[in-house]
Amino acid sequence: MGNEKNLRILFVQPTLMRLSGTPVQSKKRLIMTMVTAYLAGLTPESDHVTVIDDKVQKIPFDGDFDLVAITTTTGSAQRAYEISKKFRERKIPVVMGGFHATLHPADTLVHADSVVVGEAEHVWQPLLDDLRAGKMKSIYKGDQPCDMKSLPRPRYELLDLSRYRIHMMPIQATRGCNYHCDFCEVPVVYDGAYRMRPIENIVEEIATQKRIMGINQFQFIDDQLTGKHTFARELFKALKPLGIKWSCLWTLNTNHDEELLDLAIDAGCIHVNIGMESINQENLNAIHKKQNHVKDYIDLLKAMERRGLFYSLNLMFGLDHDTKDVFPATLEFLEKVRAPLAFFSIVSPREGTPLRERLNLENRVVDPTADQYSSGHVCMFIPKNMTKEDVETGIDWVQRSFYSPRSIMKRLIFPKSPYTFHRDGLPSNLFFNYVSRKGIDTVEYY
Ligand code: B12
Ligand code: SF4
Repeated sequence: MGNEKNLRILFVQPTLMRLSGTPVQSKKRLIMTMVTAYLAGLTPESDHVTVIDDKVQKIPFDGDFDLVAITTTTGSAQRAYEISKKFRERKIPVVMGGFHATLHPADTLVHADSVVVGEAEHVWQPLLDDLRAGKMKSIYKGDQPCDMKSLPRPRYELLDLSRYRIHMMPIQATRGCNYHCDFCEVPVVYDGAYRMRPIENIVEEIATQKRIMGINQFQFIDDQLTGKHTFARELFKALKPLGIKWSCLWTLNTNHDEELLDLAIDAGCIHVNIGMESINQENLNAIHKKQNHVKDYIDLLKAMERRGLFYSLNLMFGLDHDTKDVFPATLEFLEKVRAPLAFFSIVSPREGTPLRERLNLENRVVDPTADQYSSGHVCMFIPKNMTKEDVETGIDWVQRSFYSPRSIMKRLIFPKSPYTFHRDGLPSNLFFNYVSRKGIDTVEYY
């Protein structure tokens, strides 16, 4: 180790692995990522930090570091292990954290010197102190959730911004989610809790990021920004004077509160991403997506359209009540409501979710490690009312059809839609038209 006090830490965000076992790498990616810049912000200023996004940058495998800190999701875990091996061969200690490490600490520990289970806020400083003293433990787990009061500013100045097509700075206002959809790890990892930051801290972070980065656009990465409407209302009022543009995720039932929609728009909201998941109510009931009611879909989407508030929808296929008809029926619905943008994926029964537990019991998971390789368009389990191939050809068909010139015209051009000239309207539809025609998997450009 170099200096007694100052550490040289390399933070790595590993890329995803393709089903072929090769890492997904490219010159650019679509969106800036948060976690490594955030962990750098959590590190004392006296330590020297380097942040690398493995998807778009080369990892300095020969560099001199006292610690390599790797974040993990299930889809990036295999790559994290590969990276870790190279540093550990050089006797450089490696610590891993994130959703995958949290859900599978024992598996992760095989590939790391230390694993952080859950949030970093309470354990990062003790871990660094232990490392300085030469006694880093193998597992760190905070004994209580962080209070959200003094979260550090993510240090985006450490990212190579030229690598990201969209310059929207990720920011977090809340953690967790108050729903319990069967396919999702968020309620599992956060124990069903929903926590909010003090609004003045969020405002202060935005003002500082604007000043340091010179960027006026933000992406709230919260799983559900509107989990508490009273909080969201106050947050949106506080954002208004900042004059920023922002996007977020919220659940569709948020749109019942039309006053909240107006406040969001007033505050600079330009894009909301929504997990609609399915147009079949039986599917939604079966996966406990209890906040979505198909009978309300059209009204709730029109509430955004009337206001010109741009939205994108996430849809998943292969659920137990899906038959081959789901693909044309979904396309018909999306064209009927003139949805401006949609993302399509096959259900992914990741280890650690209630959905995976059920499919395990039903012996429907063919390859238990398949969730460690990423593709939104490969079916990793035995569907109930279709074959695996039906789901895979169906999803390609629905994506290509939705982004075909015919559908784009219908949804965005004739008659003119409030979204035609929105920056995520026609330009994004043309981008996805290209991606679909070429058969490029989602994971390649995210
Ligand atoms: C934003 C987001 C995205 C954005 C990323 C862009 C961006 N702006 O960051 C986009 C839309 C591109 C995206 C895409 C995908 N995502 Co995503 N995404 C998220 C989301 C909502 C927030 C991630 C985040 O930044 N959180 C903020 C940071 C600060 O929190 P954190 O990562 O949990 O880190 C804390 C601790 O975990 C810990 N920690 C984390 N890493 C480390 C490392 C060390 C060393 C230490 C000490 C501590 C530590 O400390 C942090 C502070 O307490 C999460 C859900 C969530 N609640 O986290 C899903 C999530 C990570 N995504 C998920 C998935 C599946 C995907 C996709 C594969 C979906 C798909 N089929 O295409 C793709 C993969 C893309 C890719 N290339 O990796 C899953 C992962 C599940 C899993 N088991 O790993 C999650 C958990 C959501 C879910 N339940 O479905 N995603
Ligand atoms: S609403 Fe979203 S974040 Fe919450 S449990 Fe469902 S899928 Fe997960």
